[in-house]
Amino acid sequence: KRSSRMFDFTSYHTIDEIYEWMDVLVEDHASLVSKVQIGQSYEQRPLLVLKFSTGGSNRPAIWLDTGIHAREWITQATGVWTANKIAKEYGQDPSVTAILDSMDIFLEIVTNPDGFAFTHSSNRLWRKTRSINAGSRCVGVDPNRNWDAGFGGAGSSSNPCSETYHGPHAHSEKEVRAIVDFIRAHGNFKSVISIHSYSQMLLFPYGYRRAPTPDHQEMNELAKKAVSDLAAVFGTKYTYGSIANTIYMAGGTTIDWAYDNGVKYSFTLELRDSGRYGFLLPSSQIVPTATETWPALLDIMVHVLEH
Ligand code: ING
Ligand code: ZN
Repeated sequence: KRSSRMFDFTSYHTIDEIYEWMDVLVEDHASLVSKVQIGQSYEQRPLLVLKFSTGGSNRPAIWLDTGIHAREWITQATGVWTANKIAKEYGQDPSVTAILDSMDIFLEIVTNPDGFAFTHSSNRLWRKTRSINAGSRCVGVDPNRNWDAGFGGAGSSSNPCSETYHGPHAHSEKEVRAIVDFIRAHGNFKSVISIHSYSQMLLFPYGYRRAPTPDHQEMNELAKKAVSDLAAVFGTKYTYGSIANTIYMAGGTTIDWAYDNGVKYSFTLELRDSGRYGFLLPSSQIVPTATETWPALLDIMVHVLEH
């Protein structure tokens, strides 16, 4: 029998390898981990989410996604490592145990499967989805500008050839729509953490407007603690703050939609590095990146549990 311990966490993997590994993880931790298909991509690939749950029904939940931008390979790799870590630490680490004794965690590792396959087959730096745009030779929509929150606003483009093309309408992308429908139908998500790279930041709403949210101070303090605990591991420095005031204005992003739809603890992490390698982060940095990110994720999840 294959074992999840045989998987090489120090290398980047294809979608087939990751999907096969997810089956192994579920097999090895059958009482904790299951697989949920929330839809199909534009090119008909399954949209798969790992569910970590110790029971109950419709427990308060935390959503994690990696790889919504195809070329941000460190994020899918960190998603794999993190899934393994959660499974391994339940019943060992008191925080993980407490979280999963009353909440569920959902993790979509390959959130943009068509784009990810394309980064392996044709263009390593592909960012968007792979949907065909009517009336244009350019392919794809930016799935982090496609959400119904400040859709079409500053920091997004109406040009299908742009890397930040917002799409023909909000939730036009099947990969986005599937998450929207899943989160709405579930109705009990307390946190959404959407993981990107690169630039070493911890961001929270808003991106579509400059004004702070009513929860700004609480989120700012939580972010400060999370980046401090991240830095304590290897000294990696993260900045933090609202999207609009820390990186740039951006309409139609995942976490603004989540926040405006009642998911208070909505964050984006921008993982390593700060530009030396950018999207082409050497695989030797996968385990260090995932390892230092873990305490930041735990800080957020524990805060959610306690609030
Ligand atoms: N950066 C993000 C982008 O979509 C971001 C930054 C994240 C903006 C979340 C708004 C919300 O532009 C990368 N590298 O994708
Ligand atoms: Zn991104």
